[in-house]
Amino acid sequence: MKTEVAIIGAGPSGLLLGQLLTNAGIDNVILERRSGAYVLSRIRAGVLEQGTVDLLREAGVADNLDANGLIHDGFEIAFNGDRVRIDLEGLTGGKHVTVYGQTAVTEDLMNARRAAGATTYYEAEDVTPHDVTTDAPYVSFTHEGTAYRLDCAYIAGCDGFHGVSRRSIPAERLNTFSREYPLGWLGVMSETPPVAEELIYATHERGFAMCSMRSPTRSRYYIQVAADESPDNWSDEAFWAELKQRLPADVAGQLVTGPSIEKSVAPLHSFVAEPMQYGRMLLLGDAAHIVPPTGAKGLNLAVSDVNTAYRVFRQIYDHSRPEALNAYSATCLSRIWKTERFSWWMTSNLHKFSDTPDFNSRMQRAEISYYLDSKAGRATIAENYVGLPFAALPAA
Ligand code: RFL
Ligand code: PHB
Repeated sequence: MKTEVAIIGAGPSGLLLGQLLTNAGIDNVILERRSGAYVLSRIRAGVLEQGTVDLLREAGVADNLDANGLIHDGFEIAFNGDRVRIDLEGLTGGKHVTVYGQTAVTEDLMNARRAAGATTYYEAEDVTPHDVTTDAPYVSFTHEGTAYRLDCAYIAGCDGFHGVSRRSIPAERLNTFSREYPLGWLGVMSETPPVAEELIYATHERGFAMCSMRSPTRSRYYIQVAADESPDNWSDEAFWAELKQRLPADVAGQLVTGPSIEKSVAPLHSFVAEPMQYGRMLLLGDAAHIVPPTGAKGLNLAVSDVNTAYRVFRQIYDHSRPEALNAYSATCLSRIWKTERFSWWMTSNLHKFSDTPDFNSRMQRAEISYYLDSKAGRATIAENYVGLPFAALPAA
């Protein structure tokens, strides 16, 4: 079997890159370890930056998003009993975010790929990149008991944090930077109307909580828990009771509760691998970097890598510039580190790290009130939340 770009992983990174390449006439095959149904069962991100929405439109997969996405021109931070609104539109000259779930983005992309007739192998086993530092790389895998070899010109490693692509790079060729936080987010999805029109990030002495949504009838809530907490320790009643305690009283009074339709714990982790290229293999999205969810950046960062990789492939295929590949990593990383910074800042300052007041907790308080009390501070939060501009490739 032969293709131009072998894509490992059918999460949002792999599917979106595949769609853009297919539309541009650049042949690609996706190899995914799980079934399509399993990929769709993972409840993850909910907030899309404008650049993400624009790229989904460019890929021709935004009809449902445009019909059903919720435009949010502000969000709130609850701090010290006050609710402070970050006026995204007013502070950024008219920008906003769109609330539309990762599951829906993934489903739209899967449908578009099927309609385009592009090839995807779901439940592909033992996917392994080979000879990536030569001109003739290939990927081996097994599907329904048959072993295959996929020859290609390039490999896109879109296989998430636990994928094979990054692990196949020799350790001495990769620098990794990591921070584990001693916390996780316990998330609940429920068929209940959202407690407020906008998202709320709430600091509290019992720990952080946040209120999000997927639609006018579906809510997503999170509470800070220990990193190793099991969702099985939390009945729905216990979750709602704890959430109520952590929200400002007027918000808690509005909360409509109901049975959970999903409950899971996500550990908080910051991670970056440099460089994001090894020979003819690129790393995209969670395969190269992880952010804690507090800034709503993981999916958006993956999409900005896809934007850069797609422009690189257009340079290579439309303008015969194979050297464009060498600009990929540095172009992505400058934006990634700024986004890592914002996610780290939100995480470090909004969560509870100690049971007793200490220097760090006083600094958190000072840091948050300093930013929230000043228009410049709120503008800094707003411009990061709506998304920094996508980085352009250096001019040819
Ligand atoms: P994914 O989605 O992990 O997809 C990788 C795919 O690769 C497959 N795979 C393999 N395939 C073949 N062979 C192998 N050896 C393979 N190993 C793995 C996997 O099965 C999978 O299908 O990575 P991708 O595409 O880079 O997308 C990244 C995003 O999924 C992630 O960054 C976001 O979900 C993070 N995130 C959020 N991001 C936002 O932008 N806004 C948010 O509001 C937001 N909230 C969140 C989040 C992540 C969360 N969790 C659970 C980690 C909230 C949560 C709770
Ligand atoms: C979500 O809706 O799942 C969500 C929203 C904002 C975040 C993280 C997750 O910062």
